[in-house]
Amino acid sequence: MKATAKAHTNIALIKYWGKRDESLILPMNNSLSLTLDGFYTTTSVEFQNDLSADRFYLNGQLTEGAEKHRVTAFLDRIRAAAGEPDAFAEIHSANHVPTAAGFASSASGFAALAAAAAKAIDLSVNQQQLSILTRQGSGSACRSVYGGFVEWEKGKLSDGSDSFAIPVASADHWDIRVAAVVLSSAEKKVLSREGMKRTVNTSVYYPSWVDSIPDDLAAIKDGIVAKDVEKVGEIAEANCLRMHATTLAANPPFSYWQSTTVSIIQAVQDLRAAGVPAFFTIDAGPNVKVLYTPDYEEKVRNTLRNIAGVHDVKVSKPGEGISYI
Ligand code: 2P0
Repeated sequence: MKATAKAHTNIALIKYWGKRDESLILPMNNSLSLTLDGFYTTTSVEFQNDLSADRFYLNGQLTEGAEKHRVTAFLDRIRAAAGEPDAFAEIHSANHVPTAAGFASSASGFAALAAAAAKAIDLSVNQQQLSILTRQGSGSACRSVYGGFVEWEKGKLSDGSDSFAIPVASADHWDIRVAAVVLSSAEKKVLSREGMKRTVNTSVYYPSWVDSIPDDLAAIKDGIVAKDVEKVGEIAEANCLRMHATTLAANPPFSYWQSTTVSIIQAVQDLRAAGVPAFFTIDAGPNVKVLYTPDYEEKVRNTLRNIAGVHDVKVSKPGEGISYI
């Protein structure tokens, strides 16, 4: 009745931005990500007969409040699927995802939790069913079930049974790098859940965002197959800028960027002007991730480290999907 799983976080190259169903976490658009080896969560789940409620320890600390509620609400879905409504668990989760690097730990966190909990409660699921379960914890987490490049199919059905991730190319397909640029200070942001909701409901650019996705997806998948960093990078950058443009056209308008965010964008553009194929992407926060090939490792790292306001640069390679420990 005890199981432990490990899952890596992922960076979206085609962003998930907006839900059509908030409860089941069904997205408005397909998205595509790269799973990263540098950032991960390990979680053990043990169902115990003498427990009358779940106990959730995060990095060794017993949690209460919203943090715990999100985990127990997710386990309620697992209990319901397993037909075990009164099975409660002790959960230990360790995050190796520095929040300062601007990665949400929810992607690796819910992927590891779903895998460990399903195994511990003896719920027989294939990877597609596991991705569907994981999605209901956090949308981006459903992509972390798989390694390498992964697409999340938005699906059409109202019950979410056709909204899951599918692998596009494995982690060993292409030796590419993602540098996470950590800023010295990151102000409190509009939470991604709130940000995407406000954008869907009020941004005059939102319909254009949704319309732009199919062409981006088709082209980036061709670029991934061909290992064409220019093509993949240019599409990822353009898609990222369009996502952030929707926030500027929301009501009230908002932006996740800080001045250092813009400095990093300009440094990446300068690198490209000097012949270095480096490309940026930015999630729902001020931090920047930079995509490049390993032959430019030193040049890219040194350039990013020397930008005023940059605290650290953490480099990842493509990572694997869920594993059991
Ligand atoms: C992504 N983001 O595709 C996009 C890009 C942020 C910007 O997925 O509400 O934590 O749990 O489904 O997955 C962040 O949102 O949101 C996110 P929920 P999640 O990675």
